[in-house]
This record gives sequence, C-alpha cells and structure tokens, in this order.
Amino acid sequence: MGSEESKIEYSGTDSVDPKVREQGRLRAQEEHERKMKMLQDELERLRLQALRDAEEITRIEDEEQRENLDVQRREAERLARELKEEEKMLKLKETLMNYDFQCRPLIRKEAFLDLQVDDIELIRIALIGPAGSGKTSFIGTLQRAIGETQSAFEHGLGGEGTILLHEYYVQKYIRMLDTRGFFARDEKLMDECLDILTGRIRPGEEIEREHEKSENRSSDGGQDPMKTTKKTSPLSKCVHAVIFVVKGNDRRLEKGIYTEPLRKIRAHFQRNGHAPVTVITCLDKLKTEEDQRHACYLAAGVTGGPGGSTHLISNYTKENNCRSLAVERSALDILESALISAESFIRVHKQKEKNQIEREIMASEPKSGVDSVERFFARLMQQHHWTEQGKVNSVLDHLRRQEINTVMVLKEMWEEVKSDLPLSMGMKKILEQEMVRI
Ligand SMILES: Nc1nc2c(ncn2[C@@H]2O[C@H](COP(=O)(O)OP(=O)(O)OP(=O)(O)O)[C@@H](O)[C@H]2O)c(=O)[nH]1
Ligand SMILES: [Mg+2]
Repeated sequence: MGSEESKIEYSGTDSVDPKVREQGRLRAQEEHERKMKMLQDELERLRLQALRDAEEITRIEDEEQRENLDVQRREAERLARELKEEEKMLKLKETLMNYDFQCRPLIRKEAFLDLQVDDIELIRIALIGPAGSGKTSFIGTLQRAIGETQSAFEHGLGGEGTILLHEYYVQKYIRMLDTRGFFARDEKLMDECLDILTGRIRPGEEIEREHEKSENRSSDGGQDPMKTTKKTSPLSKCVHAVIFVVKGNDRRLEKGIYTEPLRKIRAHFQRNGHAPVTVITCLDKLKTEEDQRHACYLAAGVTGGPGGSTHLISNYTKENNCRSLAVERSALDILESALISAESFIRVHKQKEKNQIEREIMASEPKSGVDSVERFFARLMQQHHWTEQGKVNSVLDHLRRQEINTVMVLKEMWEEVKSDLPLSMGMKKILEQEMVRI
C-alpha cells in the first residue's frame, strides 16, 4: 500500500431506506422482547423446580434416590447460571439497541449538565489496526450482535491505491468508521489516522496523498508529508472513540513491530483524553488461557493507555458464522467500552471548550454597563464559583424575554425584576454589589 498511487475516500453505507430500517428495528425489538420473556419464564420455572427438589430431598430416605435428585439439582443450577448469563447479555443488548447519547448516555447524565452537548447527534467510533487484523469482520460481528442487518464483511475494502474510510451503520445513533489497515513501519499512515480522528478527513472528501506522489516522483524524503488542507472540525464531526484491533496470533505483535507506528497515536490519545479500547481478534486461535493472557499483555503494551480496556473475540467469519452467545456478548461488551470511552472524551473536550470561553470572557471584557448580561453572569459564576448553571440559564432566559440585554438595563430594572429571578438571596446580594460598581 505504501508506494501505490493513493487517494483517501470517505464513503458511507447508510443507503437503506429509513422506513425499511425502522421496520427492521421494530422487528428486532419484538424478537428481543420475545426471547427475554421466554428466558425469564424458563428461569422462573427452574427456580420453582429447585424449591420443590429441595423439599423432596429432605423427605426422601433412600440414599440412591437422594443422590439422583442431587445430580438433577446440580444440572438445573448449571442451566440457571447459563440462562442468567444470557439474560445479562440480552439486557446489555437492549441498552445498546436503545442507546441515545442525548437522552440515555452510559455515564451519569449529570456529568454533562453544565455542558453544551446538543450538537453531538451521532457517536463515531473508528477502528484502527494492521491490515487483515479483523476490523471489518468485527463490525459485521457487532452488527449481528446488536440485531442489525450485517453490511460489513471481511476483505470488503481497499481498492486499488485508494484508502477508503468507510462508515457503517450500527444503530440510529452509532456509526463505526472502518479504516483500511496499515502495515508495520508505515509512519505516514499514522498522520492519516490522526486526520481521521480529528475529523480533518470528512464525509465526501477525497484527499490525495501528496507525500506518496512526491515520493514516486522525486526523493525529497517526505519533508511535507500531508499537503492537504488541514482544518480542525467541530467535535460533532470528530471521531469520539477508537478501537485498536490486533490479531491475537499475529507474530509481529510478539516482535513489537507495531509499537513504533502506534506511538504517535497513543501520544495523541493521552493529550486528548481518549481511553483506548483494544480488541484482540482470533480468540479461536488462542488455545490455552496462557496464550490468551500473553496476547492481552502484548497488545496492551502496544495499544493500551491510561483507563483503556482490552477484550478478546472470535469474530464471525465465512468459516465460522454460527450464532454464538459468547461471541455476541464480547462484541456488545466492546461496544459498551467504546461508548463509555467516547462519552468521557466528549465530556473532557466540552469542559475544555467551556473553560476556554470563560477565560476569554474574563480576559477580554472590561466591566461596564454595556456588558451583555450573558457575559456579566459568566464572569460572576467564575469569580464567585457559582455552580448552578441551570439557575443562571433560567435567569438569562427570563431577562431575554423581558428584553433586558445589558447590565445597565438590568441595573435600571432591578427592583421590578428581582423578585421574579430564581436566584438565592446570597446571589442577588452579590449581583447588587456588582451593579453598584458600574
Ligand atoms: N479465525 C479467525 N479469523 C478471523 C477473525 N477475524 C477475522 N478473521 C479473518 O481474518 C481475515 C481478515 O479479516 P478482515 O476483517 O478483512 O480484516 P481487516 O482488518 O478488515 O483487513 P483490512 O481491511 O485489509 O485492513 C479474514 O480472512 C477473516 O476471515 C477471527 O476472530 N478468527
Ligand atoms: Mg477491512
């Protein structure tokens, strides 16, 4: 891939008619509810059976009969444990099927209370990893696990010299970005990954990789690797979480060959508040627990970072596509981790943005009567460490409705409006003291 003529092309697969998609979603939801009901009925039946068996055992005197019943009881307990696991998995599936960052984030909703996050409609999760590590297979596996029609299939991408950034539908509010894999020691592709993460490569854009063109023509040593227009995108267009995908039986993992190409990405993560999620595919090829532990250790060394998590999975593939509870549970666990990582990232960024705006207000505005009420309140919140943003927002709403836009007008109208403002006595006192100085 490194020396081919190349373009980056971002494409989406969300061409399905929304009505058809909604019908599919409702069908999946009904199917899910039916399964959940069956499972819960069966668990209840086992619970009653266990009670009856326990009573029976105390009554039976014959030793052999008692032993038989005991074997039966242990078998029923094993079945109940399996069903409870399935129930947990179905509950997680339901949470993720109905996930909506705006209404039902996974981390506490209050964490976003003082932050403006209305612009984040979709959560975008990018998959990054070596060529052939199972990125596309994982997306297909996840689509099946969450009850969506599978549109991602192994070996799906990577046309001649074109770096495709492919967007897959997972759920109404979740998209997966599938990147074509990189090869070891391919540092320039890391720059490309950073452009994908920061949203500098956007839907519909097609970007020529100047560094590869110039490499083919001359030997300028790649001094100016990405002569593309680089602009930072709003957070709503950025990637909110990244999943690193590596193959558990990849020999290059053992040799530490990916460490260097991933170094930049990890540094970017640390600076920007991403908690990396690592997925190790080909669990089916890791025969012993020791092999699995070793793969986790190696992968975490290459891709891990503070707060990150590591998961193992056997993807659905052409050869192995029989439905499996364990596979789907892993895929859903991975999605859950990635969503939590995305939400934390959004929170950190929005908080930074807010702090920056407040600092700018403090630095730029002289205290004067023509100050807008918004800036006046922002300054007071900062100076007096007010935390009740909700109260201040309703005060500002109220003032806007009364057409009170500057501090001078507020000062003049104060006696008339003060009783209508939802502020504590202490806050009102501070306001009065501040207005006296103007
Ligand atoms: N046994 C096994 N094979 C897997 C697993 N995941 C993926 N594969 C196989 O690995 C090969 C590569 O899988 P892809 O999903 O196309 O990998 P990719 O990372 O998307 O590859 P690129 O797009 O080329 O970077 C395919 O032959 C898959 O069938 C897994 O968990 N177990
Ligand atoms: Mg692929």
